Amino acid sequence: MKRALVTGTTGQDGSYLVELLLAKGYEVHGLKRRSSSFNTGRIEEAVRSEGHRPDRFSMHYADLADAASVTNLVRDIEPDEVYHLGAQSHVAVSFEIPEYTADITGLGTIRLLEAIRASGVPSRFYQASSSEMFGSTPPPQNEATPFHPRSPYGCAKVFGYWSTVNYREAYDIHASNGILFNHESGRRGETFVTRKITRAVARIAAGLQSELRLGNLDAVRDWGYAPEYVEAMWLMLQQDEPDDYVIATGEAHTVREFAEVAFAQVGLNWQDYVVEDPRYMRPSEVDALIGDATKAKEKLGWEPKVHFAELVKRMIEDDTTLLEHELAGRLVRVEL
Ligand code: NAP
Ligand code: F7E
Repeated sequence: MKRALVTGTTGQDGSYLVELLLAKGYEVHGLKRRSSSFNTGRIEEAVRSEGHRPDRFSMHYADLADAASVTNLVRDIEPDEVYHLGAQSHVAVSFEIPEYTADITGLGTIRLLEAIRASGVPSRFYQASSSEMFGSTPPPQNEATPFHPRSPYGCAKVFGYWSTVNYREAYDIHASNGILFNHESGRRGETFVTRKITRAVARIAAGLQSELRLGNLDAVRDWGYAPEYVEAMWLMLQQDEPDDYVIATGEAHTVREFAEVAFAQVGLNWQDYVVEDPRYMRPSEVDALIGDATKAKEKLGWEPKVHFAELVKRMIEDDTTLLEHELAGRLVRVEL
């Protein structure tokens, strides 16, 4: 039985990846950090999909700021595969807490790579790199496109990307970068723009909210479906040789279009509810990200199946169902 360690387990991607690895028969170890309230809601949904928590799944307290905690995990678990998804992942927030973002999102990667090196465990390593690294370099972006990050988050991810390449070259670690473009789902954090929109649409349709305040409506993004993107992470670690891959749909849409399609789904006109608010504008913006995932298609056999209209539809359906459960008081949080 293969053993995997996943950081960022409680996040969107971590929860889907745990689900995937458990379905493939892995023993899975996740990391959670101390929080004053439950932060394991998504992972509950993932591991209880069969009605119980499998024996092959464990959660451990650790923090990416605490090198000893991650080193101990790697040493004790001796994972075959390490998926490093933990990060301060919010671009706008990274302008408010740049040093913390550099520490967790940038140095956190080195802490984990050092843990693998120091333990001597031959773990394969996946780094959650990001299209944000391309920043202002014009689309389409692929593995050969130069980086020009436009946020503290983007800068930290560039550090993580090159650290991964360096540990591969210096220490012969099977370390790969997945350069993932935006990917979304009903488990997306509520303050990222897609989820902010779909959640608001569900609430407005139910008469619980009257307006939606957004920032830059002209930004262009390449939005895919998160469960398909974690499949690509797994595929990268099954290759004989480590490498770097862009994962994207190649389709471009503006934030305005996302809002338009989302409101139309419930029979509403977005212009009646969306208010432009300078509070959500960023000091420097990434105007357009559109990925070219040809290499992933050719080498990994990976291709996206869920496209824009279907993605928006699924997210609206998920937020509508979630709201119904919340209103009926059917959501109960338990510790994992
Ligand atoms: P997410 O939902 O924001 O999840 C981030 C995870 O990191 C959470 O589990 C969070 O824990 C954990 N974390 C944050 N600070 C930590 C710390 N100090 N110590 C330990 N864990 C910590 O992110 P996501 O959307 O799943 O993305 C997964 C990874 O891919 C991230 O590295 C992100 O930067 C990267 N990425 C995402 C996208 C995308 O479109 N989603 C695209 C490219 C790259 P809590 O639950 O306790 O907050
Ligand atoms: O913004 C604009 C905003 O926060 C998308 C992270 O997963 O993907 C994500 O980063 C666009 C930006 O995602 C609002 O200015 C307008 O142009 O949903 P977002 P992001 O910044 O692209 C990359 C690939 C990652 O790696 C990151 O971890 O939408 N926008 N109005 C808004 N954005 C937000 N959050 N809120 C608004 O009100």
